Amino acid sequence: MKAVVVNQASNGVEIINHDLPKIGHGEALVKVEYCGVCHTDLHVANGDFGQVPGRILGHEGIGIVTEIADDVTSLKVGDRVSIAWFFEGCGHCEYCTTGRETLCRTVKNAGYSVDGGMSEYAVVTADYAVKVPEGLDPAQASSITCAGVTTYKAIKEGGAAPGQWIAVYGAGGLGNLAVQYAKKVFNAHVVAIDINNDKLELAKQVGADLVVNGKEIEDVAGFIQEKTGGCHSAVVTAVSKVAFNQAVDSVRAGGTVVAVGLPSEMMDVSIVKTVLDGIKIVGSLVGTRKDLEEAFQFGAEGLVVPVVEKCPVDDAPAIFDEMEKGLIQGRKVLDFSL
Ligand code: 8ID
Ligand code: ZN
Repeated sequence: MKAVVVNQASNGVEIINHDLPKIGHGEALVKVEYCGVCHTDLHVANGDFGQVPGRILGHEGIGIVTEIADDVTSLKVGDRVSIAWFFEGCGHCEYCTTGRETLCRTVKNAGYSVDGGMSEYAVVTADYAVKVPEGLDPAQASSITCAGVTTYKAIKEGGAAPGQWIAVYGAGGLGNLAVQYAKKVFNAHVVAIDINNDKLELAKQVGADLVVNGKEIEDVAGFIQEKTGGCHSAVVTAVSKVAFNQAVDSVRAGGTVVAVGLPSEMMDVSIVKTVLDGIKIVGSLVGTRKDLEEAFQFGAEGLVVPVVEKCPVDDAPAIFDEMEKGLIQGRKVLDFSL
């Protein structure tokens, strides 16, 4: 079968012919329909989290179950399911048993520690694959499987309430969905910040009340403070420390900065400001199975409409290059039927 893997030098991707995977206890085989290309796949391919040559990439996979192991009761053949970054937890540690399963210390992550969704067939742990609801387009569902659930969860972590201001730093694959969840699901006011005007145009189209180009305005945080009175929370999806620093300065006293993007850098945090203004800075990692179920449902109801472009699998290397250069609007999704 065709599969997109991390190349042997761990500095990019290649398309190979891979053996068909076999299922074991508790597993299901999925015929992949779509798999979105997330910036995290680029980090993995570049070795930013350690070298994983030969790993099948992808954690925005959607497909149809074609086979289940004898002991599987949670899925049946024909179900449409996700192949997500949160691939499997141990099920019994303090994180798994307290609604924080993505923090499980022995977690498996699709497309990183186990093979992911960028191949014609993929294996999932049946109890961890989330079903796609009726009425949700499968290509759009692929984008919700990581970008959607991650931003939906991050907004929750920021303590969003209706009428509040939320700053979304980075309006790429994650950011445009953050704008939509913030606006349409949480009923918040949204300011989107990016360094590319095409991304800001998209943010406006999907509901941002205010957009700011970080390259055109010198004091981004000051501008946001002036326009909004200070945001109640900020969700940072930008792959740059500059944005993280600006986010801390753009929230009001008592505000929360939710770190989502994964630049390999340190952020500068003023201890005095953090203490005197009671700023909270929290990390947020994808979402639980329940979060994904909820994030899918808002898509099925049409509140959130992922911006996706279907592409042939052979385009994968070119798509990774475009992502590195910041040229993608919304998400490019590998379409295994093309
Ligand atoms: O669970 C998580 N925490 C999680 C889940 C999924 C993805 C984290 N991520 C991480 C990815 O690994 C990546 O580091 O979130 C980051 C964003 O992923 P993405 O949205 O898939 O990437 P993208 O489509 O390339 O969008 C990035 C945007 O950031 C903007 C770019 O212009 C682009 O629109 N940006 C950059 I780069 N620097 C900026 C800056 N200084 C900026 N926007 C504002 N200010
Ligand atoms: Zn992702």
